[in-house]
Amino acid sequence: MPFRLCNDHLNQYRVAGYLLLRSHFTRDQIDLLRSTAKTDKQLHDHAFQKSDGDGNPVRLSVWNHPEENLYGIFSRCDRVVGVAEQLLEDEPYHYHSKIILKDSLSGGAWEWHQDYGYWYHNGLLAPRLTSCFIAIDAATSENGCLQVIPQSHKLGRVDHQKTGQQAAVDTERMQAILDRYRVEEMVMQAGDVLFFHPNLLHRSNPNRSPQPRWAMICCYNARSNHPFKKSHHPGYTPLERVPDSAILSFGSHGFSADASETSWVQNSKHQVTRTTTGPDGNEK
Ligand SMILES: O=C(O)CCC(=O)C(=O)O
Repeated sequence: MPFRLCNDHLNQYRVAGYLLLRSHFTRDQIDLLRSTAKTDKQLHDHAFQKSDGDGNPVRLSVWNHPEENLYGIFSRCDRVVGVAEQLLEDEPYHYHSKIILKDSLSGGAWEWHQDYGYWYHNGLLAPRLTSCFIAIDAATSENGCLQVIPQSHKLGRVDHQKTGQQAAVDTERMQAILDRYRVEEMVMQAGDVLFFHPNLLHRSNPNRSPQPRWAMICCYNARSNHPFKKSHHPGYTPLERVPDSAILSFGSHGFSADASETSWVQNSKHQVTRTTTGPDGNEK
């Protein structure tokens, strides 16, 4: 029987803006993803860096289309795509995936932001997307686990401003939100996953611990929310689902050495999405 959410799960996501699913991947599956990612030269070589508000670097690799590699299998597997389909109530397509390489003692912070704060600028009319955060390493307070503000997705899209090389919710509004809402830490074991709404406010602390905190985040858009204009992330592209059993049978195959086979998203393009522009056309 394929994995499907029950009504309680669906309600939880609608009310809180996120859903944490423990041990969504087995130990063997997540160990395979971890060992593949950590030894994948292409993944490292294509990682780019952006600094947080204090100048600490965060490193990430971003690509648009799932490929015939292990990451592609994870982002097309039934227990991820099936859940995305239930949450979106529509056919999901792969919008992009990324690996956050939050290394020990060096990984920088992520400022408070909503993903739709910048995806909005990519020609998407509605926040009909969902993201699946897959914990590759255990995520704790010490190594900078994700923090979320439950129910903040109901605030709608809020303005962002440039902070370091990231875009963050403007400070005055963010303070008002923090005065009225509580922050929740997403402490996760490797193999746990978090689905979250594109308007959910989230951030994370720098990693000052000796433990790395890597994660893969797969993002899906609803077919009916196909963008009205071109951007650096794709419009509707049918997604070929695979059974969950494909993960272990596929084995440890990372990115191809031929970079032209991967739809890498480079730093400058990614940065554009995270920068809001004022009426005068200047970056804010
Ligand atoms: O991995 C993290 O701590 C946050 C990543 C994130 O918020 C993002 O990629 O939009």
